[in-house]
Amino acid sequence: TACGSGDGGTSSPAGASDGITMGFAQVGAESGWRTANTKSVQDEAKAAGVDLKFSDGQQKQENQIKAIRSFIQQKVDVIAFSPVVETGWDAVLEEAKAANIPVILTDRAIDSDDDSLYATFLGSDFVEEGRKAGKWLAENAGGPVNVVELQGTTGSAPANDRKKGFAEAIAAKPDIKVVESQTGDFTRSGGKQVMEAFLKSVPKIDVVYAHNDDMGLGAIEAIKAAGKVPGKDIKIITVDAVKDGMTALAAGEINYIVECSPLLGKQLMDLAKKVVAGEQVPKRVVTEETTFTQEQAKAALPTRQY
Ligand code: GYE
Repeated sequence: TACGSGDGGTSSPAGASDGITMGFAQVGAESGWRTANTKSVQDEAKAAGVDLKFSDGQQKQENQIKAIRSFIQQKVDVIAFSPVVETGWDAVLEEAKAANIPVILTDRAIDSDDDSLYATFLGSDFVEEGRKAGKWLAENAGGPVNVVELQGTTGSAPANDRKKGFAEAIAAKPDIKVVESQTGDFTRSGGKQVMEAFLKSVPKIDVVYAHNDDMGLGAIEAIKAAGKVPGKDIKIITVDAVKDGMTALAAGEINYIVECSPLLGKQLMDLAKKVVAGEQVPKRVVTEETTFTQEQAKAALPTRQY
């Protein structure tokens, strides 16, 4: 991305303001969702007069840890980050705590026994998103259904939770079976590759459940290349509802999308100012989201922001 140094280093826009300084350790630029999320954080930092030091972790935990350490050295007022995976953050967050720098988790959660390591967690309920996807399938499936699942980044909160919620929602329907489940790392090329392999190894695929739009879009390419019609021969359910996903949904190539909003920037800046001022904030702030059918996507597309 424009502002990332790509190696866990940091950069900051010219013209620092007299507001607060935030170090932000982003996951990477793996998907349309992530691009929209980065833009939201950068735009809203500017609007709020927050001096943003932005780092692109290129989907590597070690890069994010380096970036957080560098933010601590630079004595930023607050650190915000979206953890690429759930585990392995305690040591670096203890360093931030020792330096008295508050941490805000944004988008993704961590798995830690010590919830004093962060001030608040702003983001979606990924288990609920998985449930919504499974519920739609349970309500719309007739007869035996073979599902292949394209998982997000291994060990990430959205991959773990979207898998769990989906499994829960289809549990009462023994006719619906997840016959294959593999990671496509939340990328379009990953989704395409894994789907190509599934199309060769699985004799009957009725439904693709992709943990994000990009992997679903990659799967569409693989399905077309195999001479099948996406949305008809093989139904597709995804999560995110970014522009490209919504366009494919409106065109009939995806069948259902569960929304996950990347527009967290404004709420993040508001929370950051409060945390730095020592004000009380809720420990958990959940994003509000909806779902889209093909008809709803057609109606929503013209005014969609991302
Ligand atoms: O769904 C996916 C992205 O953490 C919610 O990360 C986010 C996920 C999003 O790569 O597209």
